[in-house]
This record gives sequence, structure tokens and C-alpha cells, in this order.
Amino acid sequence: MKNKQILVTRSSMPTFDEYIDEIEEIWDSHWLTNMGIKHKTLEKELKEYLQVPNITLFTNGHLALECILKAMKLRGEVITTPFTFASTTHAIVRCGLTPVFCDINDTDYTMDVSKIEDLITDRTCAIVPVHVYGNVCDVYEIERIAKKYNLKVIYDAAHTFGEKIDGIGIGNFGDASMFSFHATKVFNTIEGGAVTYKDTCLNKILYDIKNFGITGPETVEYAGGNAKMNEFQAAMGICNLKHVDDEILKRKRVVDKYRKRLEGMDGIKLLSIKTNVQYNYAYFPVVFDGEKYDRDEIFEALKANNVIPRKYFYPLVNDFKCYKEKYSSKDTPVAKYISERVLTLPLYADLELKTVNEICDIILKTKHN
Ligand code: T4K
Repeated sequence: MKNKQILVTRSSMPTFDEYIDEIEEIWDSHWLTNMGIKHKTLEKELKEYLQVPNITLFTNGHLALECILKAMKLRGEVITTPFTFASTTHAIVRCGLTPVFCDINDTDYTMDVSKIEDLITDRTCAIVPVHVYGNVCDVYEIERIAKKYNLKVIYDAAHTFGEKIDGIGIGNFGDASMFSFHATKVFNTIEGGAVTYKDTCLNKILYDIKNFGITGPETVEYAGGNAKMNEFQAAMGICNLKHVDDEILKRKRVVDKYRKRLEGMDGIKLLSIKTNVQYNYAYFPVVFDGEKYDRDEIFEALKANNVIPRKYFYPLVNDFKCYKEKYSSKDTPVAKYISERVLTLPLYADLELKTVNEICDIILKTKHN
């Protein structure tokens, strides 16, 4: 840590030679984008890996979410969480929908399902929960509520690549799920994303909507956008998919080390583990109580030692400049509390356990007496 910065994460990559081998064909064919052979191959491989009935690839997770919201032709209010990355709410707003913020629970920081029904009005059309940090939402209760009120459920599954609940791939819950394959994610295609979904009828509209609404050689049916994953992205995905299981195991090693050092410490709260979930170890969030340990002090102490954790997700979305006139974070007190105390610690496959130990030493040393 003396000479090199330890950042919150570091992209997983194949070897240089593996990538070169994979992109050779692209050079030969001169086919760079627009649903080429690498795109088709990756789509097929991911469908199998995620064990989902349908999948469509996109150039990034954010546009994937916008496209599925558009494809479902939703109108009105969408119940969602403010404890997330800007993308979730922005996608809702950019599709002309109105976000309604539901608070989170204080055990895994996903949507507090006991508060959803109170927020439903005759304008509510959908719920967009987030499997934040790779913590899965209470999918069964959300499904019950959605059925009762006839609402669509679109999960922001940006953090949950490859996870399973009760042995079922996470992309099978709700009507659809959006995955992010950004460079910072457990599985990356440099930038990239996908939507998985139940209704096969969405196949065509999702394909067309990411390609300008072009439906035939001389037909453009609606104002689609451009959200196509290119061949170099797909090639990176094909390479990374071969290693992702190993990468997840290596991440688990890091997480186990953190837990061993920090679990049970007074003033430090770690996530609880659900036994029916197969995790991907995407993030390692730690909540400091603000008395024995102060989040901002720890952030500075780590920074002074060349370690750069992140305050994911602070500020809360309903405190963003672009939303705070219309919303108040006081309405989501648990989310506010967690967002003011949480720090996500460095986590990536090749993070050395020695470094994890040093990070924990720095944290534990900042305790107030
Ligand atoms: N929904 C949720 C819940 C999300 O978290 C996200 C994205 C989305 C939707 C949207 O999905 P995408 O459209 O992005 O596919 C990062 C990522 O850019 C973003 O994808 C991610 N969430 C968010 C949580 O984190 P920043 O602004 O923190 O990124 P940045 O550039 O500060 O990078 C963080 C660290 O990652 C760096 O310190 C080092 C490492 N890194 C970064 C890059 C760009 C690498 O190792 N390699 C890289 O190429 O947003």
C-alpha cells in the first residue's frame, strides 16, 4: 500500500493473448457491431449461464434498464429505492415515469417490502427494486404484492450477476431484470448490460428498440435508440465468462478474510448472509455506528494510507440536486441512516489477503474510546 493505491475495485480481465485470440475473427470479418457473431455467441452463453428463458444484450446496464421500461410501455408512478446508483432513478425519469421512493430495511438494505403497499396509488404501474450490493430482495413478497395490484416488477440486478435464490437464477424473478456488465462489475464486457425476461414476446421489441426502432429493411416503426453491444465488448464477455466462477471464488476468499477480522466488532455492522442465496461477492459494505467508529474518519484514514474505499451509496438519490426539490430523504429514514454510515471496502479477485489485513488494522485503529 506504500507505493500503490488500492482502489475500491479493479476490473477482472482475461490474459492479453486470450483477448487477442478472441478478437482475431473480428479483424478478419470487418464486422464490428450490429449484432454480429460475438454478440450472438455471448447472448447464447449468458442465457445458459444465467439459466434464464430470454436475454437481450445492451451497450450498458443503464440503457438496458431504459429500454425494458420503454418496451413495457409503462406510464405513471414507479415504486423504487433511493439507496442505489444514480442510474436506477434516472432511467425511470428519462422514460417519463415518476419515481416514488420506498425506504429500505436495515438488515440487507434492499426495499422494505412492508412499506410498499402504502405507496401504491391508482397511478402505480411498476416496482423497480434493486438487489443492492448483490443482496437479493424479498422476491417472493414483492411477487405477491405485484400480483395483488397487477404491477410489473423490473429488478435492477446490476450487482447480482450469477446469483441464485433457492437454486433459481436471479434473472428469473419478476417480469424482467437488468444486469450491468460494467468494468467494475463481477462480470464485465468493458461496458455492457443485459435484460432477462419471462415474456418471449418482448424479444422483438427489445431487439428493435436498441436499433433505432428499425423493424425491416424499409420500415421504422417507432423512435428507438441505439443501445447495441459491439463485437469488442462481446468478445471481452466471452473471455471473462470462462473465468467468472474462479473470480467469484477468489472474491469469496477476500470477503471471508474481511468478515473474520471485522465480524462481531462493537460499532461495526456487516451484512447478514442468507443460506438460500448463492452470492457473487460483488461488494463489501460496512456500516459504522457513528459513535465508536465514524465513517468519514475511516474514509480519511484509509485515504491517508493510499486506500480508496467508496461511499456507495451516498448521497441518497432523493438528496441529489436534481431530485431534492421534489423529494425528501426524511421520508426514507433507514436509507438516510445507512447512506450516512456506509463504506464499501476494496474488493476484487486478486486483492491480497495481506492488504485486507492492513485495511482492517487501519479501520480498527480509528475506534473512539
Ligand atoms: N444500477 C446500479 C445499482 C448500478 O450500480 C449501476 C452501475 C447501474 C444501474 C448502471 O449500470 P451501467 O450503465 O454502469 O452498466 C461505478 C460504475 O461506473 C457503475 O457501473 C456502477 N453502477 C457504480 C456503482 O460504480 P463510479 O463513478 O464509482 O466509477 P469509477 O470510475 O469511480 O470506478 C470505481 C473504481 O473501479 C475505480 O476506483 C477503479 C475501478 N475501475 C474503474 C474503471 C472505470 C477499474 O478497475 N477499471 C475501470 O475501467 O461508478
